[in-house]
Amino acid sequence: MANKPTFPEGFLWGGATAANQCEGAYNEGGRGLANVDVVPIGKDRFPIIAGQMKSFDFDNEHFYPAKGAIDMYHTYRDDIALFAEMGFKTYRLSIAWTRIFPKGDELEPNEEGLAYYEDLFKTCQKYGIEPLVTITHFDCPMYLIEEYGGWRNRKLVDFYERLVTVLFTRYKGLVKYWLTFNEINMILHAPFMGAGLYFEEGENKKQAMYDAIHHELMASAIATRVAHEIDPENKVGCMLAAGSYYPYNCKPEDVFQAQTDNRENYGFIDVQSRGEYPNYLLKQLEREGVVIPFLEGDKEILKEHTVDFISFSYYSSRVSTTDKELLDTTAGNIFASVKNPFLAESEWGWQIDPLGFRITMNELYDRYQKPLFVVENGLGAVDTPDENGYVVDDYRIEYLRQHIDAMNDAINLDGVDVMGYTTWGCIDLVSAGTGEMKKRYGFIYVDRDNEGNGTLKRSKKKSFDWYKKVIATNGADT
Ligand code: P53
Repeated sequence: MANKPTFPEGFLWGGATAANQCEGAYNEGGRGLANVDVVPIGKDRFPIIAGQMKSFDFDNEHFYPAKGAIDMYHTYRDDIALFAEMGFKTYRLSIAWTRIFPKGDELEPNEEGLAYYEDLFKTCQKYGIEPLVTITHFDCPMYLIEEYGGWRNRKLVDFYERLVTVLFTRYKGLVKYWLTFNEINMILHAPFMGAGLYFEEGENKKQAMYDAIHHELMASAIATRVAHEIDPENKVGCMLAAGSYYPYNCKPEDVFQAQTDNRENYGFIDVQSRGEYPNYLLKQLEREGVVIPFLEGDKEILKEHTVDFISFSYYSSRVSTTDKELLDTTAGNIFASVKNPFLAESEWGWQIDPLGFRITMNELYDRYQKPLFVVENGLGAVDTPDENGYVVDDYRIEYLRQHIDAMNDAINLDGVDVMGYTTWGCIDLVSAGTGEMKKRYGFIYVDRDNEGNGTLKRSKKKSFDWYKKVIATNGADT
């Protein structure tokens, strides 16, 4: 195939992970317990939590994959060396809040946690890899959940400000790119993961969710202010679980439903990027009797401290219709949607739509006119290694090739401004949705299974050399 045009000079190619899905070492280095530690693999992953929240204890009936994960807490130097070998320009990772503030409300940070990430960033620096740091990737200290009720409590905004002030101060000169909350819209779909939220019997869930949402949005704006104050070089982004909704058919009801569903996601970014709650959301909440817990000065803070760029994950497009009961829904995805009959799907039922990636990028850029950063994309699949740990993952290469080519079109044909691209789970890690190891995204295979067996040995898959070539040709040769 003829080469495509190259990506812009300085395009940030790389890969992405999240602390709780790769680090393990959940009780080392003074680390406290977080919501992400207590969710087991399997059918009880999310429901079990509701009743146990107040006095959580690990039990013997369940396997908790985040406790050990892929042990990257101990292997990061070797793993980052492999990323460097692929030519990564950036590495997206997240900070575990509980390594820095084990309970969350302490006045002084835990030096061991700070030193850990400092060495990690210096390792990146050694290879010329720019870290892209997610401040919270679904994690919230359990203590803040038990004592304060998670993000529904305004005090979390202050604790978060304390956290980010420590991070921006300590890592000044080492980290320039920051994301405040991973997939901030996840809170509507998985509130425990998104905001450490659980609900009391009879509680108005929607009100609790919007309390938490407003507090996260305030925390995000305050973090943006502090980041810019401490170092004007800092660039702060929001992060959306993206994927445009299509109308199932062209009847106006379906088109309107798609617009409504898209707005459910855009509502968050409208606040973070434009600096105010959009009218459609204000009207909706008014109708539903939900009150946004504004304090004096909040509106000004939101208006003044908007994000520098828009980051997002993209795995699939979605479909909207008013005839839901008539249609199949997609399986295994927190964002369950109506099945699109024109698309193939992954082994986990996630539909595959590279053109939808280009459509999504165009919609985001049209709406916000700020640089985009694709911080997650990839295929979760079952890999079968040979005796040397080598995996011929042509299916993954094919998925990524189609998506990178679609991004190339968005940039070079449509003029969308994109800063970089990090594939999800560049090294195999624990799945957020299911807790499985079997659902792999990496260029690097990790010998560990769903039950926690395996040597943890790393080996390169076929896609490792393929991605290396993509980066070396700046996206022209996929
Ligand atoms: P897993 C659902 C839908 C879209 C994005 O997901 C999602 C999820 C959560 O399952 O989350 C992001 O591991 C998230 C990552 C996660 C990745 O997608 O379920 O930011 O933490 O691992 C892939 O296959």
